[in-house]
Amino acid sequence: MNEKILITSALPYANGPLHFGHLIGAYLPADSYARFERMQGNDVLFICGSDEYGVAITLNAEIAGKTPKQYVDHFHSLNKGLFDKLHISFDHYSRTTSKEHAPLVQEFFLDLLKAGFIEERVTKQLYSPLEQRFLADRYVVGECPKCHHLEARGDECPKCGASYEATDLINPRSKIKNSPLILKDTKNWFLLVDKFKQELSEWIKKRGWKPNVVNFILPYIEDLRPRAITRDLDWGIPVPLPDAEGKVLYVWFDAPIGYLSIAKEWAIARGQPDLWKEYWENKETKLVQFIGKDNIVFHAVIFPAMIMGQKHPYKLVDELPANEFLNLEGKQFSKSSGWYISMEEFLTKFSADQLRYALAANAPETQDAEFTWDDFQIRVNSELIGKFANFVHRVLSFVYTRMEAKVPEMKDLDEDDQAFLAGLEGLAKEMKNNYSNFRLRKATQSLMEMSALSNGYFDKKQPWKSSGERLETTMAICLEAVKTLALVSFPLIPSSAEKIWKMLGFSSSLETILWEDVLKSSLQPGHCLVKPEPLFSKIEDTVIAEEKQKLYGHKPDRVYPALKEEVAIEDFGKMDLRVAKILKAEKIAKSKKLLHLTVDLGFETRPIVSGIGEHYTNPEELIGKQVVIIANLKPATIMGHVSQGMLLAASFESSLKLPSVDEAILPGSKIT
Ligand code: B3M
Ligand code: ZN
Repeated sequence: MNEKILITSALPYANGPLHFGHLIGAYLPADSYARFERMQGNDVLFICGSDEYGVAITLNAEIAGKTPKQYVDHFHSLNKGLFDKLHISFDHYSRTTSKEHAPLVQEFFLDLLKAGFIEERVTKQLYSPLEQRFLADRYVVGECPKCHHLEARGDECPKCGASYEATDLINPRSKIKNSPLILKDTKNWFLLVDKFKQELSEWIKKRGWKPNVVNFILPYIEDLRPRAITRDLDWGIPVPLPDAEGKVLYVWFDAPIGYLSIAKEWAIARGQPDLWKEYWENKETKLVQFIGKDNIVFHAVIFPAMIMGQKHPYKLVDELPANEFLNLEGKQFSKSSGWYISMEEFLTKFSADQLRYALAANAPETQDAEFTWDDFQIRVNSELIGKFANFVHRVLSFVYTRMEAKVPEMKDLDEDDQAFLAGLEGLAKEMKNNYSNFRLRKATQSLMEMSALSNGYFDKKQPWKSSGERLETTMAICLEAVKTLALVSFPLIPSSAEKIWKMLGFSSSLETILWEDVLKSSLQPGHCLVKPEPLFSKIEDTVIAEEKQKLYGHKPDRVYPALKEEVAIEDFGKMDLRVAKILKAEKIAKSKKLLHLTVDLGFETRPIVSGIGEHYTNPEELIGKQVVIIANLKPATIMGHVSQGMLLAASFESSLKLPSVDEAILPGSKIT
C-alpha cells in the first residue's frame, strides 16, 4: 500500500490533566487508527502536542500563583507522561511554545495580511484601570444583561445561560481584583473568514463526511463573519507588526498551525528538515484529524480557510472523525467540582489496556456515552477476561503443558475446522473495515465475536478428550485463532496483544509486522511457545465499590481566589474595625440583595445597608448576632438609605456567612 497518512489529534490544553473523555475523544481513536494503518504498510506520521497559550491558562496560572510558563511546563510533562502510560504511539509529541512554532504562525499571519484576508479594526474592550490592562472575558464578572444575576461570567451567565459579549455586562468587574472596569478603544486584527464562504462550502460538500458533521457545518459557513484573531495579552505569540505592542495572536489562530510546526520539529529531529513537507505539502497524503465535537468549527472551517488564504500548498483535511462527549456516571467530568477520576491514580490500579478496551467498547462515536464503574468491571471481567483472555490462556496452557509447548501439525480439516477458519477470516476482514472507517466501538464488538467463536470451537472439539491427528489439528487451528486475535487486537490493546505475540514464541514486535502477511502464513509445526502468563487481573466487587464511594463521596477540589496585592501595615491601620451587635434587620423594598440593619456599637447605634439579602432570606435570624464592621467608612446613601459602615462577611464560591464574635466580647470592642 505505502500510502502517506498524516494523523493528528487535537492538541490538549496544558491547563489540566487528561481525563477519560479526552482519551476516547481524540487520542485513543487516533492511536488505534495509526497502529492499524502502520500494520497495513502505510507511511504514517502521527503527531500531537500541548496547546499552551490562551486566556484560560493565564487565568488559572494566576490563581495557582504561577507564571504561565511554569503552569504549562507542569501540565505538558504530566500529559506527555500520561500519553506514554496509555501507549498512545505518537511519532512526535511537542508543544506550541516550541521554537519552531512562533515563526510558522507569524508567517501565516503576514501571508494572510498581505493577501488581504486580515484587517485592522479598533473596538471597545473592557479595561482595568487598577491592573492597567485589557481583560479577556474569562477575567470579567458582572451583572447579567438578561437576568441581572450579579455574578455572571464574561461570556455566559451561569444562572440563565445567556451568552453575550463581556462588554454587554452591567457594572463589569475584574474577576481577580474585583475592581470596576471601563470601556476603552483598542486595536485588533480580524480574519476575514467570510471571504472563503463559497470555497469552503464547495470543499465541504465534496468531503463525504458524517451527515452530523456536514449538517452542522454548512449553515455555520453561510453565517460566517470576520473573527478577531488577536488579543491584549502578554502570554501568546506576538503579532508580527511594528505597532502591535502588547498584542498576541488568539490561541485558536496559533494552535492549529501546531500541526505543522510539530511535524517540522519532527523532521528536524530526524536530520531531514524538509521531510515534513512530504506530508503537509503532498496532495497525495491523506490527512486525518481526530477531534472532539466542540472543535469541529476550527478544524472544518477556520483552519481550512487560513490554509486557503496563505501561500503554501498545505493539505486540507481529508477525514475529520469528530467524537461526541463521554460523561462520568451520568454527569460531565469536572475536576473543579470533584466529579472526575484521576487518570494517574486510575493507572496505578488498572492497566492501560483495560481502560482502552472499556472506553473503546463504549466510544461516543455518534452520540454522547457514559463511563460507569459497573460497566468498566463488566467489560474487563466478562469480555476481556471471560472471552478474549480465557480462550488465549486455555489454548496456550493446553499446548504448553500437554503438547510439549510445540505447535502441532494441521492435518485433514473437517467441517467444523473449515467453518471456524472461515469465521476467523471473515471477522478479521470486518475488523479491518471497522478500523479503516474509525469505528472503534464496532471493532471491539468484532473482537468479542471472534473470541466467542473461538471458545465455541474449543468447547465443541473438546481437545481434552481428543488425541492423535484430531487433537493436533484442533490445537493447530486454535493456535491460528490465538495468532489472529493478537494481530487484530493490537490497534486496540497493544500491550496485551504484544504479550500474546511473545507467548506464541515470536521475538519480533507486532509494530513491525504486516496484517496480511500474518493472516496468510500459518504457524510452523514444531515452533516453540513461551510459558503462558495471565493477561489481565479480575476486578473485584470491593474495588469497584471503593472507587464508587470515592467518586460519590468526593469533596470538590477547592479553587481559592488569588490573594490581592500586598498592602503596608499603615494601610491596614487606617481601618477601624469594631464589634457590633445587630439590633434590627429588615429587607429593603425592590431589592433582593440589600438589608437595612441597625447595629449597636456600645457607644452608639448605627444604620448599615448590607448586600447579604440573598444569603439571609430571613433577616430576623440576624437579630442579636455579634459581627465585625468597618466603623470609620465614609457614610453612603444606598437606595435612599444612609449607611454608616460595612459588615465583614466570609464568602466562598457561591456561599456567604457573617463571622460571629463571641458574646463575651462587648459591642464597640476594637479589632486590631
Ligand atoms: N486545545 C482542545 C480543546 O478545545 C484544543 C484543541 C486545539 S487543536 C489545534 O479542548
Ligand atoms: Zn443571566
